[in-house]
Formats: sequence, C-alpha cells, structure tokens
Amino acid sequence: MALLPILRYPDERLHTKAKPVPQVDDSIRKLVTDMAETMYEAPGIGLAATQVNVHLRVVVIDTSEDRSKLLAFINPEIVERSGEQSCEEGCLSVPGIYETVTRAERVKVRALDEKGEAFELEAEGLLAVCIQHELDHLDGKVFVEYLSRLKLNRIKSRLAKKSRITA
Ligand code: GNR
Ligand code: NI
Repeated sequence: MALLPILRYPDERLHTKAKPVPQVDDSIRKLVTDMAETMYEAPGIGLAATQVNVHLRVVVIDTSEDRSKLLAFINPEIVERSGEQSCEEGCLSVPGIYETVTRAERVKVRALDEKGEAFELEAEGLLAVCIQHELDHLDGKVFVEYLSRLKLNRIKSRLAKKSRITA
C-alpha cells in the first residue's frame, strides 16, 4: 500500500489523455489499491489515475456513506446518458474550489473490473456525477474548465496566490 502524490491544477500533466490499459495484471491491481488508499486518505469520493500522474484509463470511486463500496473502473466508457443535473463539484486537484457544473442525470458505464472482467453499471445522482468527473480527468479535462473564462481566471489567480503563500 502506498499513498500517491496528487497533481494540482494548473499542472499541465492534468491535460494528458490517458491510454487504455492493455492487460489487467498485478501492476494494475496495485495501482487500484494505491489509488483507493490515496482517495480514502484525501478524503475524496473518486480519483482518476491522471491525478496521480499515471496516464492509464483507471478510476476508483466510493460515494457510500460508510466508505465501504469501492468501485474500480478500468477502460471505462459511458455508453448511455440521459437527463440533466447540476451539482456543486470539488476536485482533489483543485483544492478549496467548489463550483456548480451541469451534467447528465443518469449514465450507463461499461468497464473492466480488477479481474479484467467486463461489467456494466447504471448510475444516477452523485455517483453519475462522479463517474463523469473522473472520465473527464482521463481525457485531460478538469471540472473548472466548464466554467466561464471569467470564473476560470479568478480561480487561477486565487490558486496562484495560495501557492505563493504555501511555497
Ligand atoms: O472528492 C470529490 N468530490 C466530488 C464532489 C462533487 C463532484 C465530484 C467530486 S470528485 C472529487 C474527487 C476528485 O477530484 N476526483 O477526481
Ligand atoms: Ni477531480
């Protein structure tokens, strides 16, 4: 088990498009374990491999109250989406920033599990939001990039100011 360092926006490595996992082997299972540990410790409800500077299509999510329902998605794809919901989102790579984003209300996701077996999951509400947020990370997109240029620039200067203080 190991805690992995999380990249902070505007680190340009967050804009890397992740590659499909060619084979679900022990190195991928270790990545899933380390990502889960990192997510729980943060604490967060999801983590994409991109955020720990591993550019493979791997995501972990746990939106359960008691943090007991770990989901691992390898090579995930959203195959159906419907409806619309607006949720105040945060991101471990953009600490302290919370902004409302509109996304699909329901999604159907297809992925491989830790054994390399395909599964499908239908999600709604917060889990659906989290799945969409994490899949965006794998494509190099951070949630603040849905906001207006004005809001994004304000966030960038706030983060720059904060990093001057903490540097
Ligand atoms: O911990 C997280 N909370 C959260 C809240 C609302 C919408 C999305 C998220 S995901 C975030 C963890 C994270 O940054 N995942 O990439
Ligand atoms: Ni995030």
